[in-house]
Amino acid sequence: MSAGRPRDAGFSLVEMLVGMALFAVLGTLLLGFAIGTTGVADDVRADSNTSGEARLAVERMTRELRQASEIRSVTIDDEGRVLAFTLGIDFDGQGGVEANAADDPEVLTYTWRPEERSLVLSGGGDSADVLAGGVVKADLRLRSSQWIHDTNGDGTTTWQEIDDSSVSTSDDQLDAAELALIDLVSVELEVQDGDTTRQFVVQADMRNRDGGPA
Ligand SMILES: [Ca+2]
Ligand SMILES: [Ca+2]
Ligand SMILES: [Ca+2]
Repeated sequence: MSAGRPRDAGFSLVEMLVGMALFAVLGTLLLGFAIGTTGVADDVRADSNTSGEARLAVERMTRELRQASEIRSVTIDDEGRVLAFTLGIDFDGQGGVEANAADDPEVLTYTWRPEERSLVLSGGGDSADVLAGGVVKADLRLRSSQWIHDTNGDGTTTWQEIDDSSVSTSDDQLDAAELALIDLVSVELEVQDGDTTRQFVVQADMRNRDGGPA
């Protein structure tokens, strides 16, 4: 029995050394993690209000564009700028798009108001600023995957090319038949946050939407 003691002591020394080594490794890892987290926290703080809001808006828009089963309408001004688009999204998954569903309107419109520098979301009779002020530029681009209408052969079929095609009337506006061919939507937001201008890009491929062109 007495011979067992030194061995026990030896074991505990080894254990202690192993423990210390493990502790050192873990400590280093945890410290690294903590420093990394602090960095992220600082980024988020520096990213105050407008940029944070823009990030949320962009995430939401991306999600909704991907879920959308249709682009119902768009608003294009005299200069050919796309100022608004209206999406139909079957949120409750029951197959139809209800404009006035009680809790979750399924027809949503995003409108950029250049004068107010704001981005407004409306649906179900309500509207709210997604981004109040600070939107220096919102470049809403509508494109199509129908390469056959890429008249100038630059690899991109723009809404203007769809409008100029024989699909429907060439009137610098998009009607339902033309909108049915629009399946690539991108939004480039330029947001002023204090002294800095930041860019946010939303890109959504709607090619896999239900009921779209097969
Ligand atoms: Ca529905
Ligand atoms: Ca083209
Ligand atoms: Ca047209």
